[in-house]
Parts: sequence; C-alpha cells; structure tokens
Amino acid sequence: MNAAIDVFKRNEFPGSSLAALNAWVAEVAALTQPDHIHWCDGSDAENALLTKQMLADGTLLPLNPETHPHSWLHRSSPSDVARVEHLTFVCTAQPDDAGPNNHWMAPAEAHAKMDALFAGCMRGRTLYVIPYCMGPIDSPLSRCGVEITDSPYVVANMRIMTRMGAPALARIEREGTFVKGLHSTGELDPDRRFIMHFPDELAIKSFGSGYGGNALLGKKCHALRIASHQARHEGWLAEHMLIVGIENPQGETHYIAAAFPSACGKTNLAMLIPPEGYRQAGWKVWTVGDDICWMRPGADGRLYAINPEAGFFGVAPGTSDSSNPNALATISHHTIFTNVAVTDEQEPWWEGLDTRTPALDWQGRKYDPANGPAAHPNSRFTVSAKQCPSYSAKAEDPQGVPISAIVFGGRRASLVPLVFEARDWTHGVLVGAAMGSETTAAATGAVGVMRRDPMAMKPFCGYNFADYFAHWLSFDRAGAKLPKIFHVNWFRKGGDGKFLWPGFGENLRVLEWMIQRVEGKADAVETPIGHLPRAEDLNLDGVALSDEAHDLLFGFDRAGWQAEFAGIGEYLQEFGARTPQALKDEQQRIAARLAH
Ligand code: TSX
Ligand code: MN
Repeated sequence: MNAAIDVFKRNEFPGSSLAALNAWVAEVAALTQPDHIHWCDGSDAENALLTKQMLADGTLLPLNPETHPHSWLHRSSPSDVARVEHLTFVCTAQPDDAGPNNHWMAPAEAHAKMDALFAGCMRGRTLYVIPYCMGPIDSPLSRCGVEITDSPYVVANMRIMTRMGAPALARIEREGTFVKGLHSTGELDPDRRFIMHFPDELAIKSFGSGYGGNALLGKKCHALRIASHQARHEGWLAEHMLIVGIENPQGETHYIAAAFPSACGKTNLAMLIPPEGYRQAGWKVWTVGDDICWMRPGADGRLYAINPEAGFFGVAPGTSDSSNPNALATISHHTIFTNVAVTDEQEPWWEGLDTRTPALDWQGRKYDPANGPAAHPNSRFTVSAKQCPSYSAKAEDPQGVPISAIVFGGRRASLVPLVFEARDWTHGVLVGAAMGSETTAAATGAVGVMRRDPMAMKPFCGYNFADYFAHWLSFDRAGAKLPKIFHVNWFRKGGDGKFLWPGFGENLRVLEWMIQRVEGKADAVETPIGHLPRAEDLNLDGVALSDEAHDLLFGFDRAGWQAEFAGIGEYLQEFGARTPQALKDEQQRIAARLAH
C-alpha cells in the first residue's frame, strides 16, 4: 500500500559509527514487523510525497489554498487529544530517582510491557526512521535523537518542529550518541497507551497515541524529560521556558527566559508586540522560542540559551489578531492544524479567532453549540519558527543567547503582585519551586484551584524534584554571572472579578523594569518576599489604572503572604529528605521575616 514511499527504502548506511543506529532499527523492525522501512532525509520531495499520501488517505484534509496556502487539517481520534500524565512513566532503577513528581515503573517491567504492545504492531504499515537534532545543527548545546514511528503525521510534524533528516544523521554519525525514541500509534486505544522514559538508557517508548506531546518525541519526552536528566549530569538546564529578546531604542538586546504553567500565554509573551509609544520610540521584541529553553554557563559565567525546537506547536483557541498578531501571521501558510473547526470557506477556525460561525466542528460534524466548542480546547497549529515575523536571527546562533533575567509566573487572582524580584539566586530558586497557577476552564476539574507547578516543570521533569532544586541551586558558584530572577502575575483580579492589569503588549512595561533592574537603573522597595517596584518605578504612560489596581498590583499583603509561606513550607515537605536544606532554610528565613 505504501509502494510509492518504497523508493526511499534504505536499510543500511555505510560507515561504522551508524552501526548502533542500524542495529537498533533492525531490532525494532524484527519486533514490529513493518511492511516497509523509510529513512527520512527531510527533503522537500519527501515531504511532498508524504503529504500527497496523507491527503489521499484522509490523514490530512485540504484547507482553503487561497487564504491558507500549503496548510492542512488533521483530525485526531476523539479519545486522543492531549498528553496523558497518568500513563506517563519515568523508569529508573530506584523509584526515588524518579521522585514523587513522576509515575515510576521498574525498567525491566516497563520494557516487557511495551515490547508486548509493539510486537507486530507495524504489520501493513511503514516504519519511518527520523534522525533529528534539537537545537541549531552546529551548536554545542544541541542534542540529537532518532524517532522510529509508524505515523506519517508524526514525520510531517517532526519535520517542522526539529532539524530533521540528513544533517542530523551526519551529526549522529560524528557524535555516536543519540536519544532513541520508539513510537507507534497502535490502535489508539486509551487502555493500551503508555509513554515510558528510560533516562539511564536515553530511551523513550510511546504506544497508543498519535497526539503531539505523546507522539512527537523530540519535544516533551526528549527536550524536557530525558534532557533534564542529561542536563543534571552534564551541568546545564533543560527548562519549560520561552526565550524572548527585548531590544531598546539604543539597539541593545536583553534576552529573558520565562516559565509559566499552561494557559498563561507563553506563546503570546514570546511574540509580544510593543505598545504604540514603545514602538515609536524604537523598542523591538524578538522571538527565540515559545516553549523550551536549554541553557548552560558560558566562559564568561553567564547562562547561554538555545531553543531546541525549530517550530511552534501552539494552542489555537484564543489566538487572534488582538491577542497575538505575530502568531496569526506565522500560521497564514505552510501550517498543519490539528483538531480545529473549519468555516464553509474551508478556513481553519477556533474560539477567540473572530466572530464568524464555523461550518464543521473539530470532529467534522456540522457545528452545533450544543456539542461544545467548535475547535477542541487543545487544538493546535504546527508551524516553522522561520515564518514568525518577530523570529530572532540569534535563534539560529550556535552560541545561544545570553540570559539577563529568568521569569517565573502563574495565574493568581489574589495575593501575588504584578512583579517582584528575588533577592538572590537561592531566593529565586525558591520562588520557582513555589510557583503555581489557578486552574482554568480549559483544564479538567474545578476552576480557580491553586496547583503548584515548580518552574512549570511538574509534568516534564525527568527526575526527582528535590534533586532538581539542588541542581538549580548548584549554578550559584564562584565565577557565575547569573541572571536575576523575577516573578510576575498578569492575572490579578479586583473586587469586581475583573483583571486589573491590561496584559499582552503592555507587559513590556514590566519587562523594561526588569531590564533596568539588571542594569542597576531602576528602584524597588525591599519586602520579605523580594524587591517590589512602586507604581512610579514602571513606565505607566498611557495605562489607566484605578486606585484599587495600584494598591493590589504593587502592594504587599503581609497576612496573606504568611499563609502562603505556610503553604510553601508544607509543599516542600512533600519532596522529603532529599529536598535541599538551603531551600528549606530560605523558606524559613522568609516565613520568620513575615512573622514580625
Ligand atoms: O497571554 C496572555 N497574556 C500574556 C501576553 C503577552 N493572556 C491570555 C492568557 C490565555 C492564554 C492574558 N490574559 C494576559 C496576558 O498578559 N492577561 C490576560 C487577562 C486579560 C484578559 C483580557 C483583557 C485584559 C486582561 N482585556 C481587556 O482589558 C480589554
Ligand atoms: Mn509547554
């Protein structure tokens, strides 16, 4: 059935340093029994052929070629629309090495379970071998992997999200090491679905899902869970952070890395458009990445960061010309849409895009509001970062970009001010470890419940959080020139339940204050929770804030923070005896200062 693809069939590569790869492919083929094996070279011709096949078999549906050239719609199985944390495991020899933040299974048991699922699963299908590089192909910070999959949709997405194909294979041949990711969609049966990580073997096995985070193994599985483990051993950080460059009118650019839990607008911040006055003054914002940041100390002691991804796998709902014009421009062509609705003109549509009514919902049914939202709340676009108007030229720099500030944030209706600065690195690590967000309607369960999500890594840290905090603390050493650490909250609400801060482009005012703090040019007030700006320390020209907004966005509520710190103390206890003493001491020091 996949006869056309057979012309690319290639079972062996010359050269002995690919022996390990060839042996692994042969071993997987013996287990999974594919009809064909296809080594992906990443070429345009290969992509054109795969796209043609997916259009022919209905995996992809055409969208309006006039309004959305070279763009396709994929509808996933309705029971396969999101990551599955309860089916995601970290398989280390000792359960404590995975920690209370992960589901754990013994490696031998996990391999046996997965190999039983993979046995014969590719009969009648093509096995695709995807060599890929996470990060610029010539960067020392980049790392390679190979994903084996039976899903051409995965190949098409990996081609956008990673540096895939011949150059990655050449680097693997040179380096001899790569992360092994094995994936099959299986029968898409939620009861036969597992995502297993073997950090000590640099291996991933994923079965039964075709959805992004479960199936595009370069992203969450490799670039966060496996990479965080590698990073700990090699002295770097693999983080769930956007990277954005802020260029001032003098042409100087500061790079900021920021971690937020889901539904806080990471992609929007990464692609921010300055307010009118800032634009006229010459401020520019450059997008380096919207989801993942790998960083390590450079020779000068500063942290240098790369975005290991080559594209954006963004949530569609809420993306509009007012929330994120750069994203909308980015996805106007050569984009794969997954689980969005379509208009009667075959244009992709989602809630929050505009006021039109779609023709078909994400499952292809005639749109009926009684069935819920037209686009799935977790519907996505996959698009090359190169199409983003604000894409930074430095995003392809093998050296990475120097990070001036690290920002943690969450969605907090009460208590937490607009912005504060940690006193030092240890305090900043505590701020990151204690961060959390209130749940939104998009997530399942109750709305407005506070969930702690340290460094936004709760679903993604491939090892024990207590060891992770210790690893973060270890960067504070002689010769280090570490970024300042800040906390922000765009989501503070007033007594009437309305947001007090306009957010979006106006957030640049907060980023400007951070940069001035880094340069020693802005003032702040010292409080037990850190340095807070007074309203007059920010440029608020043209922003109308009520007296209540001033008080709540820039104020410090001692009684409220006493309760918060009691909660943080309890939370740290959950990670047990391995929690670093320095972090517990920092919590106690601040709690004591709050007490009087
Ligand atoms: O992404 C957001 N950001 C960061 C932008 C750079 N969102 C969307 C969150 C869902 C993904 C925000 N929502 C932000 C924000 O800063 N702030 C808010 C809350 C808000 C919503 C609507 C308004 C104001 C604030 N509208 C008006 O005031 C008219
Ligand atoms: Mn993410």
